[in-house]
Amino acid sequence: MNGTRTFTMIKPDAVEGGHIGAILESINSNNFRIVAMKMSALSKVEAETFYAVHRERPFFADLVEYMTSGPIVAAVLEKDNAVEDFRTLIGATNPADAAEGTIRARFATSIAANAVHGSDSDENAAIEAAFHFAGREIF
Ligand code: IDP
Ligand code: MG
Repeated sequence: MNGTRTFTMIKPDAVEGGHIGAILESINSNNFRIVAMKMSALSKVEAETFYAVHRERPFFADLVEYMTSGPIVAAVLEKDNAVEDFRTLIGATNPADAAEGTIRARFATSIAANAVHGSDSDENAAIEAAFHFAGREIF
């Protein structure tokens, strides 16, 4: 059975662009329940650790610079089939390929500054949630 929780970040471009409210509205109206949430800023080491799987990719340094360029909003979301359904709601990595109405189609400005993160597996959702939140911050 698929898990019921995923992890998301509203990325610096979307925070800077004033889209926190609209993105949370989309999350809520698509039947995800917010069970943890906070605004924070990633240090360089934290961003490198969070995205360690991409360490060898050519865009890694730019990704770390971008993700440390301003505050983010981190959240844990609950819904049946959360990981897959949230990836559907956010759309493709490149907003040019993201389906109409998806969060990335609406708010991303480029393949790098693509508005939101969504976990890619139940295992990574648990790891990513634990990276950002203490147990007592998740409800
Ligand atoms: P995802 O966020 O859709 O899961 P990943 O392949 O896991 O996409 O990449 C992580 C993040 O790295 C993306 O969300 C985006 O911010 C950035 N990224 C991915 N591919 C590129 C690229 O080709 N150029 C620049 N940045 C990229
Ligand atoms: Mg990914």
